[in-house]
Amino acid sequence: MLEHGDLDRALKIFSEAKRLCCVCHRNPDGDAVGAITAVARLFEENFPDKTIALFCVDPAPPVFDFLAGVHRFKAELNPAAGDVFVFLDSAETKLTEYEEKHPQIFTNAFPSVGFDHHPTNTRYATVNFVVPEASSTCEIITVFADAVKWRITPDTATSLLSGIYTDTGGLLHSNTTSRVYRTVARLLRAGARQQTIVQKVFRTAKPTTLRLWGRVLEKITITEEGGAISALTEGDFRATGADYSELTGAIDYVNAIPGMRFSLILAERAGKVKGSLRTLRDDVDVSKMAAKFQGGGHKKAAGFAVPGKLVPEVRWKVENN
Ligand SMILES: [Mn+2]
Repeated sequence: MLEHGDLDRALKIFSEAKRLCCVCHRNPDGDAVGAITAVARLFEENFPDKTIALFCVDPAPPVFDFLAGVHRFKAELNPAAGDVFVFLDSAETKLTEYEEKHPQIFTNAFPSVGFDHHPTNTRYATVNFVVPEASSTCEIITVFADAVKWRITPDTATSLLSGIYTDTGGLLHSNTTSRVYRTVARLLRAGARQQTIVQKVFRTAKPTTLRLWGRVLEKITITEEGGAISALTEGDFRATGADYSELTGAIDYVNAIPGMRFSLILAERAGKVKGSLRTLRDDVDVSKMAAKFQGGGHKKAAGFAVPGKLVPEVRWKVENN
């Protein structure tokens, strides 16, 4: 999966650094948080004489508080001579949000190494470990650590497994290959705290979130063209006390109804109606549906936002007995 020449070049870059600066993308997800905390710990154990810094413009989501090192994120970046940059899970330089303020960190002025699994990665680092067939950046880092014979401690393994679990939706998405299972087994052997991840990331929900999801499920309607549709007004958010971000994940339940062509959640937010589309079918392309509303996305998951509000439409029919 990783080329020998690249491994040697990366190790040389790391060993010549004065300070190793780990950088992940804005709004970090589980894979970004897992990758940056794992890499930082691997560096600390293998280069005890070097300074290690973690940079991200946003803090890690609170659900990842259990990962060691997660509170060491710094938003303010100050490049200095001798810095080496390690870019994690970031397909493009602009996703770090350091591009405008510090464009020099993406040039030859600072040697850098990239770890990423997005096929759209522009290979902007000096050495790029870009593996689109990998489930996650954390999977690539596990393979890297083993290839260069760095020890994986229980803390590192927990970070790496968090990234693999979140990017595969708990080993449920279609990117869960046999190599993912092998990597997971390897991390469990290293002492990864799998049950902590399951509890904290997958089995934790605030009361406001559950109430909001309750409304989503309650309001599902099935349309004649085979859509499972639910809609939330600003009143639903007010009544449940949930904010917009708590809607994340609810669509998977709407999308679970057998025989549907697509599922859709409409939600009012600040003068706009946002739509989230999913399908389980290979013959339906929801990105085309989203494009009709100037939105976009992938074939099986897409979204859009249009200015306006939701107006309920009730249909009644009288039947003779
Ligand atoms: Mn990822």
